[in-house]
Amino acid sequence: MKQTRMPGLSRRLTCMLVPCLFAIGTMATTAIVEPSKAQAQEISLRSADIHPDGYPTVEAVKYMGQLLNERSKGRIKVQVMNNAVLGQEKDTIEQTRFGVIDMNRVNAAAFNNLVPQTTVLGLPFLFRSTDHMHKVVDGPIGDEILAAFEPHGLVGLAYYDSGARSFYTTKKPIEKLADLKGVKIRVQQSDLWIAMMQAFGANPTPMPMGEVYSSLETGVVDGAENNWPSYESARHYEVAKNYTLTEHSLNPEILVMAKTSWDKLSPDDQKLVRQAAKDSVVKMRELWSAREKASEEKVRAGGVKVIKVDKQEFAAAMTPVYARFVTDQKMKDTLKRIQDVK
Ligand code: GTR
Repeated sequence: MKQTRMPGLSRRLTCMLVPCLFAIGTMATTAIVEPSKAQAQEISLRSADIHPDGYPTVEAVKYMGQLLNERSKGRIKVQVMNNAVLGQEKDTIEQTRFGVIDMNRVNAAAFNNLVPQTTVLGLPFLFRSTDHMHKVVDGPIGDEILAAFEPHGLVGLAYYDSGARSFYTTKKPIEKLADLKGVKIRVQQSDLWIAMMQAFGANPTPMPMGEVYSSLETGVVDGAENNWPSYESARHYEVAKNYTLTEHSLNPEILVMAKTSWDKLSPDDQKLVRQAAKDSVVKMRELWSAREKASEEKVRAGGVKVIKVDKQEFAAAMTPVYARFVTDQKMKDTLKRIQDVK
């Protein structure tokens, strides 16, 4: 966090003013010193994202920055460093934990190994609909998972939509579960996601998003899985032209802040940041649903073959994933509470 203080100036002014202020009285002290204190601290928050300009997550954090700028009268700014200029997600999470980066927007999967409470959100075929997912993340369960980041050096700020993830392959189209047998599928670097691919019968290859295009192109992997906007925006559809609508997970994106950056903020500024993050969710949801449609149209126009499948068949294969990841009582309770959200 870049804090542009003007200590020299404000302190010098205060020192010069103090003797006469004593003469004028306490009211004057408040009136003169307070504004200079308020102007003294300019805060610039650097926020990481791997996606390009125009991608909903990037635009949502920029919007949060606009809100903060307005509400703090130009004192707090957010600088979105997107296009993976600060690195791939696994690395930027580490940098955020150490306060090198102030904010970070990544998919919940990238946090699974660090913050196990996030795992539940990615469980396959968990959410019945986007509305169900919204109700869960907007309610107490969502708050509890965000609170679980704190012991790991992060402050959970908000959830953003990420749509439904589906498979895409370069050669053989996936038309039924058996078609995934032994197929090399790139996954996010999360134990849950590796286990999920194994349960589908695939051969999981974990790697950062930035390596997926060339891995598809060169045959290092046979396929990957993602939502419409990422499939389109990362141009994976150019090299993997079979998109199978398994819609196996609605795992959301999560916006976090470095705990060290958070602790430097005054309680009032912390409130401003939390509120702006919350308000950006509304914007994000609008941007997301528009982009999902636009991306789908673009890839269909680009010659992608879209395959419908019997989702039940894929869901039925997920029992071992639930058996392995929903083990302790707390996790079982959370899962039950999520399923009970109407
Ligand atoms: C995208 C998500 C990214 C990243 C990527 C991936 O949908 O927005 O944060 O998780 O998927 O598959 O690595």
